[in-house]
Amino acid sequence: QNTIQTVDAVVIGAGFGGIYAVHKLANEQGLTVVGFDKAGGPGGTWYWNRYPGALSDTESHVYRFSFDRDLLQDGTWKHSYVTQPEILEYLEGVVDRFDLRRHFRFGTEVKSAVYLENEGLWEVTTGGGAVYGATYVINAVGLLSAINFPNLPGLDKFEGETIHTAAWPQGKSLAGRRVGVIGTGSTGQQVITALAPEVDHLTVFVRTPQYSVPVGKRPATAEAIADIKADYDNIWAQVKRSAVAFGFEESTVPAMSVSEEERRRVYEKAWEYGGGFRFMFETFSDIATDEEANETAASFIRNKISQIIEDPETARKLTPTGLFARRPLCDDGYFQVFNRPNVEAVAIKENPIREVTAKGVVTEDGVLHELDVIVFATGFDAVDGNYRRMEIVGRNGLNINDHWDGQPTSYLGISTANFPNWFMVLGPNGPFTNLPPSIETQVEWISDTIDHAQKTGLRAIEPTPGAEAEWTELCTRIANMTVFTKVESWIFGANIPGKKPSVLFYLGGLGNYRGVLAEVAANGYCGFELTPATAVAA
Ligand code: FAD
Ligand code: NA7
Repeated sequence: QNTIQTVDAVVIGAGFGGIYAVHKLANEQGLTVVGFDKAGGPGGTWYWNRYPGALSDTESHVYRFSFDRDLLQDGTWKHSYVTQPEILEYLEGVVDRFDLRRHFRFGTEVKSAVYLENEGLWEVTTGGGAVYGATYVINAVGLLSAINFPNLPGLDKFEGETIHTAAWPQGKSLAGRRVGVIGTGSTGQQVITALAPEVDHLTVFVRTPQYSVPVGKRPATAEAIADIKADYDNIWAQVKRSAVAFGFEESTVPAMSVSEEERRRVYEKAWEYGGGFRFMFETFSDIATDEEANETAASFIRNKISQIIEDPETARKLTPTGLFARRPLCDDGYFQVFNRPNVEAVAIKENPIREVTAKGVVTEDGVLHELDVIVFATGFDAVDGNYRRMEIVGRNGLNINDHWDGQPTSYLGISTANFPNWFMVLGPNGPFTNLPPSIETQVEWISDTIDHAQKTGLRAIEPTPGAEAEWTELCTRIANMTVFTKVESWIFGANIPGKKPSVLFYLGGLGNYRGVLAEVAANGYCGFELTPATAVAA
């Protein structure tokens, strides 16, 4: 093992969260900080997800940091949504602007973090065997980052290529190839739409068809960008007091309080404008909480799908049934691509994949779908996935996997009992929103807390088990008030075979969440146990 190097803080991850955490702690608070990412550079999600069509579904002007006015004024964008290369370039630019590269070790995976009670230090070990001692650990390891790669029978016999969308090789083109895509979530829809015109043949394996509305991607004029920049103070203030933080006011009008005609008008307008979160939250106030209201939105979308897809049998395979209750999706012409002669939909719930062979995918009906490439758009082991892939050991030898045996829990989505001075950005039961403003909220709260600990001479800060249990219960109670709990999706960990579905988000909205965080700090960090340095000396 290499010698121990001692620092104030270790930050794991170099996406939005890790970048901002390193900036706060090193540049603003003057702490010694080392950041790690197994990726070869900064960007996190936007470093890894280089698949064709990768696009934010948050509008460009609020899919960025808000903490620095000059950074905001210098920023720009080409369309109402930002593409993966643009976001990556933006994040690389932030890292350079704030001179953060010198703190990061890229291409370096953190394998373990073990709390040494006697020293009051975390021992952090990298894949290369380097060992660091750190007073604080900030995990910004991403909530949609640990890849879900299903092990299909016979996959090892496939003679073609397999690619997961979140590990897409830089610049890889599939033009002219026979491609199969497994997965029709947000990512699947984007990659399918982008690949359809360039590949020879596209076979889409659809397990659960999803509701989706147009994204509404349009060019951003210089005038519109200037107007936004002039109004940024108000825009961010609104984002941070809103629920979903997407930059629009959520509706306060229940769907059934208006006439059918009015509802249709509202949905039609939202469909024309575009945006998944707008469609679910800007139209009516109760689509996410009331089944009858939900059905009005769902049937509107189903009707649109039947109008777009020309072949009725294909339309049937692509039309969702039941509640509109997953993370709301939007697309840039996804349903339209199924009218192309080179695109075919295979419904694998009614006709499951039997096996993969050397030449392609065989379905239960005996058909061999011959393929050169299989693209896995199969998503992520969301939220706690990356934590469980490390060896994380807190007080009394407690492993995070044992602590989270029933379900992953936290206090405030930020910390967990028996893991002192150990913080999470977007940990379990954090806010479910447009994420950069929630990430900023958490990083600011964590760095303020570390500052408080430094100034008041705390050896350790960690939540009490009681506070953690109460937070978990609150998140469960709020989730149960919504329709989201009534369908299976990654929001509840239901997409991973063997993973116990549980509540993984605080669905109370960013405005309320910020209120809770402020109150906890103002009340002497209620729910936390604070151990003074003197306690040990005594
Ligand atoms: P990430 O960007 O995921 O970064 C985490 C980093 O930690 C990764 O680079 C990973 O390599 C690293 N890491 C993890 N474990 C280790 C380890 N043990 N050692 C070293 N490094 C490690 N959110 C929105 O709000 N709006 C959107 O439009 C949107 N679109 C998305 C589209 C896609 C395709 C995906 C996958 C996600 C999208 N998201 C979106 C969610 C997105 O993940 C967040 O917005 C945001 O980028 C998360 O930043 P982060 O820093 O928390 O994590
Ligand atoms: P998602 O939303 O989890 O979608 C994954 C898709 O892959 C979905 O259609 C799954 O079907 C399908 N899937 C997963 N495993 C399998 C197997 N074993 N066989 C067949 N099909 C499978 O991930 P995304 O990457 O699209 O999006 C995640 C978030 O990242 C998104 O909300 C954005 O915020 C970015 P299922 O629906 O489970 O039947």
